[in-house]
Amino acid sequence: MPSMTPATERDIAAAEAHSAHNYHPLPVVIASAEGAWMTDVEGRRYLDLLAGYSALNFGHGNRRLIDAAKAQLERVTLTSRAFHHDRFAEFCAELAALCGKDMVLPMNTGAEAIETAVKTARKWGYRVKGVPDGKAKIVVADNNFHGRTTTIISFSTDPEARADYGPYTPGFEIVPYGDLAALSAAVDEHTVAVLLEPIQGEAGVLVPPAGYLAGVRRLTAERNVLFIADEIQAGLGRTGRTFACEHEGVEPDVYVLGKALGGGVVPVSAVVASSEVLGVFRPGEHGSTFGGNPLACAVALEVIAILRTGEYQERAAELGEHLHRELGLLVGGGAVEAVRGRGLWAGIDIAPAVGSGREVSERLLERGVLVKDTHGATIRIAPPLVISKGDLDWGLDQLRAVLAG
Ligand code: IF1
Repeated sequence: MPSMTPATERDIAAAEAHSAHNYHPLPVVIASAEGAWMTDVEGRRYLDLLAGYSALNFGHGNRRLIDAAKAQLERVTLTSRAFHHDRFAEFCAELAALCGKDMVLPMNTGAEAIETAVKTARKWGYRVKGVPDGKAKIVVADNNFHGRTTTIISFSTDPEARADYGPYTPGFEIVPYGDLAALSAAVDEHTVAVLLEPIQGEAGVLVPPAGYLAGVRRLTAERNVLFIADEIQAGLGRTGRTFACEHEGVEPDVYVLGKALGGGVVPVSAVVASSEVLGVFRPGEHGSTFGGNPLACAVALEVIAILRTGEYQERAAELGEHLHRELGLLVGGGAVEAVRGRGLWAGIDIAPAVGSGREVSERLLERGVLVKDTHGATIRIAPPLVISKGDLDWGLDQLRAVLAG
């Protein structure tokens, strides 16, 4: 266990006493952050190699995003959708254009946007495709992570995420990720959608076999089934492109976006599709108190403007190539069993002899680097895309030192 000062220990004990134990955070208490760096309550600095699970793609305290938020805070923050507000139309138009679509349905969290996509696909299935009432089926992949609502965990294969929360929502079929033949066999006349992460995050940054996403696109188009891409974590610059689907030249029918869309400032999520698909909703049939609020729209508009420059996608591609070259050198040396990923996003499987993913994370914490483990033996690296090459190299030095024991 990393050494802690009494102040840090007190903070952590207080949090443990009064918050549900649904997380096991690393023993560090953050007080401030800037760019790719965070500072704890003792004044110690840490390189952030998690970036709030990719919500902070544009860095902590990004000047453009903070200024956009501050300006909007002084004007109007919430109207509800009972009234129009003057940032809404622009946000929807700009986001639709970024996706090459023409309609947006804004929500707040990723899970809400996935729920919205599920409802969209079912309604589209009944109203447009002509599936008999109550029969709609959505095909998903094993080891998926799409959020934590009761419906979403109903189609999870992770016992930790799913156990004890039944009865479960029916209407989903699970197939192995990356297996086109299995997907093809699962799609039938009642299938309304295939829902996939273009790269699976929680599963350990799993990149599907080459040609898989393009195959899914072909198959869903042929069978009149919606292809829903969960780009909540993979999208908005992380992999070196605006969308991870772009690596295979694929345009899904439905984009689900979240995390970085709010720039790590406010929760902003959305479903983006054509008006043939999202046009199925009529007033009163779906909604959210906070979805599409003025503050969210103002921040997201700035995020979209930042993405429009292409600067961060380019950084993620260039630095990502460097990151994967360096990590590739670690494989086969005894300490690292495999490395996966794309752009500034990597999953590293640690050899059992070195220690668990949690132990490696704790040793990195002692050296001033913050990462998060997953599934026991894997650590994830996903720095803010603003990270400098020098800082990234320093982080890699710390990783090499930890792996060397
Ligand atoms: C937790 C993981 C990351 C997501 C994708 C939807 C959502 C997520 C592809 C839901 C959320 C999170 C949530 C966080 C841990 C985290 C995570 F390890 F579980 F997979 F990022 F790596 N689709 N991912 O990754 O979005 O409702 O949370 O806004 O739940 O502990 P949300």
